[in-house]
Order: sequence, then C-alpha cells, then structure tokens
Amino acid sequence: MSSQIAVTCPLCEAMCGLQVRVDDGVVTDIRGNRDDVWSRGHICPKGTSLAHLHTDPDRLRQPMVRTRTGHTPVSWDDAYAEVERVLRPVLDRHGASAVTVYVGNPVAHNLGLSTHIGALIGMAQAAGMPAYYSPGTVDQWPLNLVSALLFGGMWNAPIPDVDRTDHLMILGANPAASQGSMLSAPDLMGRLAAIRNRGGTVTVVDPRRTLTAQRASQWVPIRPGTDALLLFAILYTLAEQGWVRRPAHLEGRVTGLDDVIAMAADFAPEVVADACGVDAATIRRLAADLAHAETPVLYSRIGACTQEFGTLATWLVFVLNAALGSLDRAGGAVFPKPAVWSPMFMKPPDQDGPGWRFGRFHSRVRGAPEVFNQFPVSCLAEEIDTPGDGQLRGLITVAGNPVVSAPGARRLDAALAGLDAMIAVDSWLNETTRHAHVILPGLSPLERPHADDLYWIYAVSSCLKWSDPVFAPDPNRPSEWEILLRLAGAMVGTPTPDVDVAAMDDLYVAGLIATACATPGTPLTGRDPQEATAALAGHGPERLVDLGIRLGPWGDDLGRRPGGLTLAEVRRHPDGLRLAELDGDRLDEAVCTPSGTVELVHQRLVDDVPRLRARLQRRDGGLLLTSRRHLRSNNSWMHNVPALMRGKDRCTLLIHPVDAAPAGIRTGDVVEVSTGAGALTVPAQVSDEMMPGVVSLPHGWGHGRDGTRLEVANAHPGVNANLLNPADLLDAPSGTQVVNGVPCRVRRPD
Ligand SMILES: Nc1nc2c(c(=O)[nH]1)N[C@H]1C(S)=C(S)[C@@H](COP(=O)(O)OP(=O)(O)OC[C@H]3O[C@@H](n4cnc5c(=O)[nH]c(N)nc54)[C@H](O)[C@@H]3O)O[C@H]1N2
Ligand SMILES: Nc1nc2c(c(=O)[nH]1)N[C@H]1C(S)=C(S)[C@@H](COP(=O)(O)OP(=O)(O)OC[C@H]3O[C@@H](n4cnc5c(=O)[nH]c(N)nc54)[C@H](O)[C@@H]3O)O[C@H]1N2
Ligand code: SF4
Ligand SMILES: [Mo]
Repeated sequence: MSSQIAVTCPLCEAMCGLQVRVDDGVVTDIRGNRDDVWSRGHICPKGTSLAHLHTDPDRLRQPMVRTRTGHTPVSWDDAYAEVERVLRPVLDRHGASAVTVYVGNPVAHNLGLSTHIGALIGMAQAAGMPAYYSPGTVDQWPLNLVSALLFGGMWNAPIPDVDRTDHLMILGANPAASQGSMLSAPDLMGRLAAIRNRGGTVTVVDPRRTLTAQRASQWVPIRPGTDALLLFAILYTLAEQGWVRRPAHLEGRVTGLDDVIAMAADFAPEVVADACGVDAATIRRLAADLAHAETPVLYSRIGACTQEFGTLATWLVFVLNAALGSLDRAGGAVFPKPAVWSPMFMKPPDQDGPGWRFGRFHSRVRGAPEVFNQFPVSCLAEEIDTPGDGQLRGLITVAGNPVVSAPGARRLDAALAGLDAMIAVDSWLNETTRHAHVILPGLSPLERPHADDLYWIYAVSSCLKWSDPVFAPDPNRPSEWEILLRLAGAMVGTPTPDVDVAAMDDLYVAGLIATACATPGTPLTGRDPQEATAALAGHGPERLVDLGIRLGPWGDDLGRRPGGLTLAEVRRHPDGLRLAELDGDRLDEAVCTPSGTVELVHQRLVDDVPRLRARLQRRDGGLLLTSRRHLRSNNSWMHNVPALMRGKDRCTLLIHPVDAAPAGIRTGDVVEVSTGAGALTVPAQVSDEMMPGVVSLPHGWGHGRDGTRLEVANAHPGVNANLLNPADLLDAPSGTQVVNGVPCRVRRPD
C-alpha cells in the first residue's frame, strides 16, 4: 500500500506544505508540496526529519516516572496516580501559588498544545498561580511589549512587505538559519534574493557576517546591544536632512513622531558611532539609503530583542518605519490579515480598561515586575530554591527545556532537583525532563492533526490549512490537549485520575466564548455566549480551529454569514486555501490602541531612554558574547536526528582572527570562555565572519547529562551557552534576558 499525504510542517514559522509518502506503513519520502498554496514546494532539511521524529527509538511512547534508579515506563493510570501523589500535597499544603507552569516553544507549533495551553494556564491562575514562565523572555517579549503599546495587541504588529520593498534593512535576524521569525514567508532567502534581482537593496545589521548578510547587498557589523543607538542616529539624520516623510495616508493615524524625533537630538551619528562600532559616515549613508528608497522598510528580530536595549531597539524599528512613511503601505510595513481568529488576539480579561498595564505584581525574590503575567525566566530558579512564604514547590513544564534554554542554567538545573512535584508534558527524556517525577508524552508529529493560528498574524499572505494525521494514533494514548485538560482539572481540585476531560473541554470552550463575547473588539463582542457555543460541534482542537476559521474574515460567522468558511470546508482543500495577499490600508482595522492611532510614545519606553543615554558613557573594552542558530538545529531538541547531525561540530565559539591571535588561539583549539555567570570550554573556530570584539556561541547544546535518553544528541553533546548567560542581565522595560552582548573573556586553558 502506497499513499501520498499532504501535511504542514509543524517545526517552524515557515509552515511549509510537505508531501509525505508512505509505503506499507513506513515513510519513504518527504518533500516540499509544490501544490501547497502557501509554500509552493519549499522545504528545509528539518522538514524531512519528521520521519525520524516519528520513528526515533528515544521518543517516549509511554509515561515515565522517576524512581531511585532512574525513569521507568508506566501505564497512563499509574502515571496519573503519580501526578496526584506528588502534586496534591503541594496544592493542599501551599495552594496553587506554590506551583507554576513553563510553556516551551513547541507549544506554539503543536495544534493541541496551542489550543489548550490556555486551559491549563487559565485554570491554574484561577486557582491562585500568579506568574508563569516561558522562553518569551529569552525571545520576543520586547516585540510583544512594543506591539501592545504601539498597535494595541501583544501579537499585533506590521511585517515587512518583502515581496514589494525596494530596500529592506534587517537587524538581528538570520533567516538563512531561522527561516524567518515573527515573519512567516516560506523561502524567505529566495524572497531576499528577489529584492536584489529587481534592483533593490538588502542591508543586514549584525555583529556576524551570517549567510543572510553574505547574500545581502551590504553587511553592517554592529557592536551587540547598540541597535537602539544606531536607529536613533538614523532618525536624527532623517530629521536633520528633512527626510522625514509625512504621507497623507498616515495623517492623523500616527501620534508622537515629533516627540521621538526630539528625543533623537541626543543621538547624532557622531555621538553614537564609537559605542556602535559603526562610523558616523556609514550611519549617515544608511539613513540616506533608506530616505532615497521608494519603499524602504526595517525588520528586526531576536538579536535586536535579547539584548541590553531590546525594547528600545524594537520600538525604534517601528518609529523609523513611521518616519519613512512606510507604515501600512505596499512595500513597507504592513498589517497582515490572518484568515483565522485566535483567542490569543484578545486582550486578557485581567487587563481591564484602556491601554496595558505592567508590573501589576512582582516576583518574590528579586522583585521583578510581571510583564504579560510572566517574570523573566531566570527568576524561576531563585523562586524554587529560596525558602520562605510563596516558594515554588511544583512545576509543570510543557514542551520546554529551560535547563538548556534559560540563562542562569546551572542554578535552575540544581533547583529542579529539589522540587516536590515536577510534571513534564514532553516527548523526550532530556536535560530538563530528567528531573520530572512524571513525564507525560504526546503523540508524534505524524500522529496528530496540525493547523497553525498564531503565525498567520505575521504571514505574507492570508491562507488556511489543515493537516490530518499521517498515521492513526494509538487509541490507548491520550492527545496532548487531553493531558493539559487533566492537569488543569487537577490544579482546580479534582483528583488527577478522576478529571472528566470532555467536561473540562466544554467548560474551557464555553469560558473562551463568554470572554470573547464580553471583551470589546472581538468578532464575538456583544453576542450571546450560549448561542455562539451551540453553533459549534465536535471537541478538542478541531472545535477551536473551527471557531477560529468561522470567526475569521472569510468565515461563516457561526452561521450568520451563510456560505462562509468552516473547518469542514477547509478540510476539503488538502493543499490549503489562499485567500488574500498583503496590502496596505489595513491600519484602521488592525490597530486597537485606546486612541485608534499608532501611539509611538509611551512612558514605559521614554523612561528607558536615559539608560540608553548612559550607555554612551560606557567604554567596555573586552569581548562580547552573542548567540546564533543553525539551519539543522531547532533550539535544543532536534539534535537526536542522525541526518541533522552529520558534518562538522557546530557547537563552536566563533572568534575573529584579531581576537584569537594575541591569545594564540587557532581553529580547533579548546578555549575557556568565562563571564560573570560561569565558565566552560569549547572548541574555537577562528573566522572573520565575526566582527572584532564579538564572539558567538550557539544555544541549545549541552547534552550528555546523566539520566537522559537521547542517544544521538548525547554523542554530540556540545556545551550549554546559558551556563554563561547571567540571570540578572535584562532589558529593563520587558524583563527580557540578555543573551547577546554579554561581557566575556576567552583564553586557552592552562
Ligand atoms: N533552524 C532553526 N530555525 C529556527 C530556530 C532554530 O533553533 N533553528 N529557532 C526558532 C526560534 S525559537 C526563533 S525565536 C527564531 C529566531 O530567528 P532569528 O531572529 O532569525 O534568529 P537567529 O538566527 O538567532 O539570528 C539572530 C541574529 O542576531 C545577531 N545578533 C546578535 N546580537 C545582535 C545585536 O546586538 N544586534 C544585531 N543587530 N544583531 C545581533 C546574531 O549574530 C544572529 O545572526 O528562529 C526560529 N527558527
Ligand atoms: N543563549 C540563548 N538562549 C536561548 C536563545 C538564544 O538565542 N540564545 N533562544 C531562546 C528562544 S528564541 C527559545 S524559543 C528558547 C527555546 O526554549 P524551550 O522552549 O525551553 O526549549 P526547546 O529547545 O524548544 O525545547 C523544546 C522541548 O519540547 C519538547 N518537545 C518537542 N516536541 C514536542 C511535542 O510535540 N510535544 C511535547 N510535549 N514536547 C515536545 C522537547 O523534548 C524539548 O524538551 O530558547 C531560548 N534560549
Ligand atoms: S522551513 Fe523547514 S522546518 Fe520550517 S516549516 Fe519549512 S520544512 Fe519545516
Ligand atoms: Mo524562539
């Protein structure tokens, strides 16, 4: 028996359509699906590895419980009984405030986890859990913060119109590896090449000459952490030269531009040049290039977020897009029109009133303010290991590996070992889950249906896709959304084995709908919750995807727009539905700030400018550590795929020859890298792809730990970069961890 099945790859934001060939129950080929309406055949090496993720002998197929001699497989009944045994005493004695949840990155890429994580978080919060944690604070939190303030929603931001711009400036992103982030566009590198082919310019601002920079028109090396200075200086130059554009279409739709221009007065190119490591003439030329382009646009991502001034840098990217007149017009920074509505687009009910509030409560140990109900992820360790009232004693991780991905990693590793209850919803026994009392595994990526919601909000066209599972799941295994609902039930008081998962699902969906009906600005505002709920059939993720499609711009509005789309209709199109292309002129529809305008000025942003000004006085002479990604890695968790591990060691320290030579360092030498947080040894790779004064180490490594079950990864352990990243180095307004621009020393060990 042979079959071809069209699916969407659940591994990254590019959401590629793939063709999976199955012969006699075995995947024999995976390739890009040329008929996929969205990705038209694009695939990267990770896409083909789905077959291995499915067959990986190390992938857990049964729950595991921790015993004195390691983890052993148990039945689902025994696993739930063990959850109850460890979790209930914590809840009974200390309440839900002693338990927290860590929401890992794959949650956003896994249908059942993404639809139902809200049930666990929401119910745990209702029971008294204060903050929760995620790698958002080592990632895009500055973008979320800036999006909420400027555009009204934490997931609401314009993206660069890569297919029509004639000048794209990229800061702190390397799509050659990442395939695009908060910018969904399959074959982004092909699209960048097309900009140059049509006579346009691609400028890459990055301390490293990445493959993206190599393929660009120009590479501008920058000292890590100083993008905000550079961007202020570009704004200064635009204003000085009379190049600020005030097009009619933005008249009355953007407020505060002149105030930001006034703030730029302190940041002339000559003033910031030294700190940025970019000379003033270059900065003025960059400003002129942007000013003279027809459709210039700036785009920034993680390198501009996870740094000392991540919020200001991310903010100024949008300020410049406004100052160049590029907001909301073709070729500029445009608001996509997602075809699927997501409850994530709603302002959370606890954010009542106009605008957004931050710092409504603070972490117990270091007093860090909450941002979107989260504390910086490095607070997790101290909240667990510091005794006293409010100490965390229970942790539920969902598809996360914070022992590898969170700064201050050593302390977290030790802290997890001391928890009274740790539950991991995870499919591998890795550096983090080895501490769990119970591991509850999900189905393989080929055994579950797939659809995306969040990433369509950053997508270059409006599409809808649904993938059925390639293989029927084992009927004796729960789906991950069911596991989450069971844990949610346990958090609100039901003994874990007794949770009625179907009833919880109904309760959750009814609650979401009631919230959407009561919240201004949702597609359900003002409608009758019972009637809306009754319009839906089915259960689990399918029901919520149906809701999202039907409430989307092409949906049937839960029956009120006959002929509109439903999930049932989308399923009839295995290659997807392509509904619209990016366009300008969506600002009024997309922006939901209290004033209805793009509000460029907020006190939280203005308050951080003096910190940036003070940065100009600092002369740090030594080396700065940065992070990088590789096309064939996926954060920490795909190093167990043999095909992705072939070739040279990728976990190396990149260092420029002028920094290596005085220390006598050559490629292949094992060097010691040390920071205020710790030291480790790693092979050096001497290369002029780094700018002098900056070194680069990938994150996601540090395998080979006792008690893990990752045969391939453990044979290529690498080192954990987050042993070097200090817990207390943060971007102030967002609480985001600094993993780019950490002062370090490199030497040959004695
Ligand atoms: N293959 C692969 N794809 C992935 C991932 C993966 O691990 N592997 N991870 C996924 C995830 S979770 C995310 S969040 C995205 C991230 O996607 P991207 O944002 O594209 O991330 P990176 O590839 O790490 O690129 C960040 C760049 O920032 C540069 N940089 C460092 N410091 C600074 C600075 O101070 N200023 C400037 N201007 N640049 C700086 C680094 O040198 C690096 O080239 O990728 C996603 N896609
Ligand atoms: N120094 C430094 N640190 C960083 C970064 C950096 O650039 N530099 N980048 C940060 C960023 S952007 C991110 S997103 C984080 C990532 O941080 P995390 O989300 O904590 O880590 P991942 O490596 O993505 O780990 C994913 C986990 O999910 C599990 N998993 C995989 N698939 C599934 C599934 O289908 N179901 C379930 N239940 N589990 C699954 C894996 O076994 C693994 O435990 O790392 C951050 N840390
Ligand atoms: S770029 Fe690669 S990992 Fe990302 S969706 Fe496409 S095939 Fe999957
Ligand atoms: Mo990320």
